[in-house]
Amino acid sequence: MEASEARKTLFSGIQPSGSITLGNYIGALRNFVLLSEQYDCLFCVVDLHALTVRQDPAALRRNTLSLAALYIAAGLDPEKNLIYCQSHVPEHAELAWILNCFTYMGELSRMTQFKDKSARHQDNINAGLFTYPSLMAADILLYQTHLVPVGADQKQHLELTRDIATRMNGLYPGLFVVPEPYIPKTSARIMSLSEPTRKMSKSDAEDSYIAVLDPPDVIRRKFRRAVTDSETEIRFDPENKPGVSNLLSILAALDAITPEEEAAKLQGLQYGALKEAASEAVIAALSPIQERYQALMGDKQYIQDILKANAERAHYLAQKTLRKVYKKLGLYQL
Ligand code: ATP
Ligand code: LTN
Repeated sequence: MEASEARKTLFSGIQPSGSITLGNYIGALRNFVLLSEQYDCLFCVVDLHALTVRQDPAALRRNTLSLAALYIAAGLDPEKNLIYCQSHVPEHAELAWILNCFTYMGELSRMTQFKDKSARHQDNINAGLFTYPSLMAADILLYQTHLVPVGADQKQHLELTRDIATRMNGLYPGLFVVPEPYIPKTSARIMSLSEPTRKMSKSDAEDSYIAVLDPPDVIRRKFRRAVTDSETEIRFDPENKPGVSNLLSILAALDAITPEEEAAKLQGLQYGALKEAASEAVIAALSPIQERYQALMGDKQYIQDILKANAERAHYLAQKTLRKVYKKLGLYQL
C-alpha cells in the first residue's frame, strides 16, 4: 500500500435527551477529540435514539442544536469532522430495518440497557426501546466504521454490532467492516453523585449529575452534596466505597493519572478536600468549553449551516453502503 493509504473511519453518537453530563464528557466526548486527528470521523446527534423515551418536542429541538454546538465547543473541528444529526440522513433508519431482520429476539432481550430502561419506564416499554441496538448497529455499519469510542455502558451494544456484522458477512461476504470498540481503561463509567452505585445519566434527577454546561457555583454545590460514606479514609475501592471512588475516578481522568495515585496524593485529608479538588479540576476542564459554547450559540445559523452541509456529505457516504446492502441481499435494483 502507498503511504497515502486512506484513513480509517471513526463513528460515535450521543443522544440529545438532556444536558450532556460529565459522564458523557469523560467516557466519550473528550476521547472523540483525542482520536479525531487520526481518523476520518463522524459525530452524530442521535435524535432517533432519543425517541425511545418520551421527549418534549421543544426540548428535543433545543437539545439537538445545543449538542451540535457542544461537539464543536469541545474541540471537534466541523470542517474536518462530520458533525450531523441522525434524522437528517434517512439511511440510518433504512439500514436499521434490514439489520432488524438479522438480529435475534434473544440477543436483544439480553441487553442490560433495555432491562434497565424498561424497568424505569414501565408505562412505555416500546418496540423502539427493544430494537435500539439494531439502530445503533446501523449507525456504525452504514459508514464501514473501524473504531467506535464509547463509555463502558455501551460495550454490550458494540459486541452485538460486531456479531450482526460478522453474521451478515458470513451470508454476504465483504458486506461490512467489523468495528472495534474504544473504551477508556479507567473512568469509563462515571457514577451518579447521589446514588454512586448507578451510572451518571442525563435523564436522571439534576443533582445526580454534573452537566458540562453547569456554572462553577453549581458544580461546587453538587460535589459538596455528593454521597460518600461514613468512614474518613480516602481510598480507591469501588466495591465498598463507591462514592469516594467515583470522585477519585473523576479527578484521575482529568489529571491523567490513576485513581489509586490520586488517593495517594490526598492521603490524610478529609472528604471535603477531595470534593474541593474534584470541583476545581472539573471547573478548569469545562470552563473553556463553556466559553466557546456560549460564543457558538450566539450564531445559531452557523451551527445550522454546518448540520446541513454535513448531513449531505454523510448522506452521500451512507447511500453507498445502503445500495451495496440492498444489492447483495437481492432487493430488486432498477
Ligand atoms: P440517557 O440517560 O438519555 O440514556 P446517557 O447519559 O446514558 O443518556 P448517551 O447519549 O446514551 O448518554 O451516551 C453517550 C455516550 O456517553 C456513550 O458513549 C456512553 O457510553 C457515554 N456515557 C454515558 N454515561 C456515561 C457515564 N456515566 N460514564 C461514562 N460514559 C458515559
Ligand atoms: N447508544 C449510544 C448512543 C449511540 C451510539 C451510536 C454510540 C447511538 N448510536 C453509534 C456509538 C455509535 C448510547 O450511548 N446510549
